[in-house]
Amino acid sequence: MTLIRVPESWEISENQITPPRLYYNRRSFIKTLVGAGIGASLLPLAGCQSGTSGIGKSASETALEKSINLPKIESFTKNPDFLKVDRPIADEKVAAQYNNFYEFGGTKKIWLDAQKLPTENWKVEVAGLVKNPRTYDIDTLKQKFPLEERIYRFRCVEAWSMVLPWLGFPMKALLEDVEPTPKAKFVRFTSFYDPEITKGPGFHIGSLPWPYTEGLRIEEMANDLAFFAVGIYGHDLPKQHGAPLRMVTPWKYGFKGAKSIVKIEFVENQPATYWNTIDSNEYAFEANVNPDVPHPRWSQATEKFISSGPGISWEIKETLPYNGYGEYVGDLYT
Ligand SMILES: Nc1nc2c(c(=O)[nH]1)N[C@H]1C(S)=C(S)[C@@H](COP(=O)(O)O)O[C@H]1N2
Ligand SMILES: [Mo]
Repeated sequence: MTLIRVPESWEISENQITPPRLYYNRRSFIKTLVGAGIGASLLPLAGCQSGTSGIGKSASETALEKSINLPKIESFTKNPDFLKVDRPIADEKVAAQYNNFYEFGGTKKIWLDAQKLPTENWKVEVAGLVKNPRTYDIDTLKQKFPLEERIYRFRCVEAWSMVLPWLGFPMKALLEDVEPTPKAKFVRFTSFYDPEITKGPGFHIGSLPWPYTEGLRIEEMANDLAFFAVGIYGHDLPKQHGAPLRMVTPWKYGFKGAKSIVKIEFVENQPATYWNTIDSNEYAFEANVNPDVPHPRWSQATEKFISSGPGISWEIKETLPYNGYGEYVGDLYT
């Protein structure tokens, strides 16, 4: 099993994402996977490989188009508070290949491997310290809560960023529906996990704390910004982005946004979460974007912003406290 992957010449140089020494940091397997941005690496993008050659589309280009060619979401509003971002929205095909979804492995084909995710008859169980525990099916969720579009910055802990147009509903709408009891102080989100389906190369080494879980304080979940996405770019959520329901918390590092959620549990104490269990020093539970607090292995002062595309280009930008959302969430942390 090769843990250190040598990038293909056509891939973006991984040292544009993280310092080169990370390739060789074998302190632990998982750090290599994360640090080298293996999940975040790329297939050749439009223009490098596809129809421009004149001999038709490659198989991967066709598969990529298929993965994002999904039913349009017909009825939603545009939330004017969250439509203006001073940076361009990422090209859809770039966003649809630039993913992390470790259940499906650690290769550059995560977007393709994630097509194995079975999304039929999806149910989301809400349990724990709530007055109205219930299991929603995904269509009920989409009908019950008015959908809106929000354009949010997205900032990965690995210091890359982009801007994405999510479709979904605020988490606080769900809170109002299930009514947590006064004892509930935290919420835990659990991602789909079936080792027979999700297994990918590299994920059977050692014991990792599957399923992927994440958590928030109740007050964070009740904040205006906290969002459940059921779509992106005007249509249903592609599997690689965490279909059919994923968390979006744009003031926190991207790993907080659990994908393909099957369970939401209200609890009294801070729950164990996936990355925090692996290394609490590198992946704090709170994980608010903060340029002044370096990751133990790299600075968070700047980020590689993925500009609009087509194809990948990068700009170095200064990272903002709370990823630019201090006016919404600053009060939560005083
Ligand atoms: N279930 C699950 N959720 C996950 C991850 C994952 O590996 N599994 N990766 C996280 C990380 S590190 C990031 S940066 C974002 C990436 O979201 P995107 O691929 O839609 O851009 O998903 C987050 N949610
Ligand atoms: Mo990430």
